Amino acid sequence: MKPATPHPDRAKLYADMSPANLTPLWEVLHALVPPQPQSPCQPALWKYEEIRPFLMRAGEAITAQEAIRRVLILENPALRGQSCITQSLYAGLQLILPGEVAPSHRHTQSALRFIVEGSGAFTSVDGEKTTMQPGDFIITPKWAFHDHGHEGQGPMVWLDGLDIPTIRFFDAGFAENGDVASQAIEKPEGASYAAFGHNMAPLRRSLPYGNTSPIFSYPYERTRQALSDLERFEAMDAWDGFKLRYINPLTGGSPMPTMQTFMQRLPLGFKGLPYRQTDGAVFSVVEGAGRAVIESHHGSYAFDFSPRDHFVIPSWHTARFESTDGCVLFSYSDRSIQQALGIHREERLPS
Ligand code: GTQ
Repeated sequence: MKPATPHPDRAKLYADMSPANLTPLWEVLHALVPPQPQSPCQPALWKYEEIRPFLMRAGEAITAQEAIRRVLILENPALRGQSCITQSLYAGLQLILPGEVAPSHRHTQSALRFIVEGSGAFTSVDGEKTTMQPGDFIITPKWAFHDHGHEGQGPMVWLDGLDIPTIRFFDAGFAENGDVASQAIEKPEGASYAAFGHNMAPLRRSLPYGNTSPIFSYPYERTRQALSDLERFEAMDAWDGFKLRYINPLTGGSPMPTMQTFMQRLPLGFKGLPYRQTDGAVFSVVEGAGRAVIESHHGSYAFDFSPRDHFVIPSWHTARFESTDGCVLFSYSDRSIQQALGIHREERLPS
């Protein structure tokens, strides 16, 4: 809200105290403590067919080795220059080409990879390799060394979701490069999943990654099966369709402390009811097509999406989904932080 022109005596007070780095609360109180969230973020859609050519051009412009991470950042149109898709979350599309290496490093930011296109690339976390397939959700825990490589054919693209703006907000970011570009592989692929991925856990193993899930990869095959089973056995939710959250199997909580991830199935002919949530969410379309209708103080948006498209629904924007032929949507948000702070709110509207 724009403050009214101050009273002359007050204006003099403000001017006189400004050099002492003082400013009156009463001029900004409304904006500081708003009656409800007024996110500066805007709903936005990135159609894959429109942005893929830029990714491929990036592949010609720079190598993965030179770029360290060859990524095109999905910037919220209302927050250009801030490298973020919501105030707390970062999103980017990373390209790796056959034979390339994105060299080993680690940072206090947590990362998720959601695989969009291609096969044969892998990410290594702490000496364990994970091959990536479209639809897989893969975790890079905070402060774990990771590098990416590609031994297959054709370009490989995935969505990077990181808590970069959150860590920046806390001024708590650290990073360092590994000694070698590609880590030595010390564990067989699938070792983490074998130990922790079957609703069981080894008896005397300490938690390898603290409050981050010990499973690096949540393969799409299993996620899709879970959604299919849900669709057969459970009643549909009128707002979400069939929606599951990914869990850290050791806690039942979020796979990462700063980001919660979800996968949802909207069945054939779905016409969802509207809802709003305080966690702005980033979506990656896996299968099928549909429409997201979003309304807020920014206006009305109707996003027609198909596979590999990405879109963002900011905090406290009313959204609903439709799908004629059915679809599957991956999403992530900062809900885990908001729940830890006890501030998460959701409103499910009747129509
Ligand atoms: O793969 O480690 O999109 O450090 C941004 C920062 C990816 C990564 C990003 C990163 C990475």
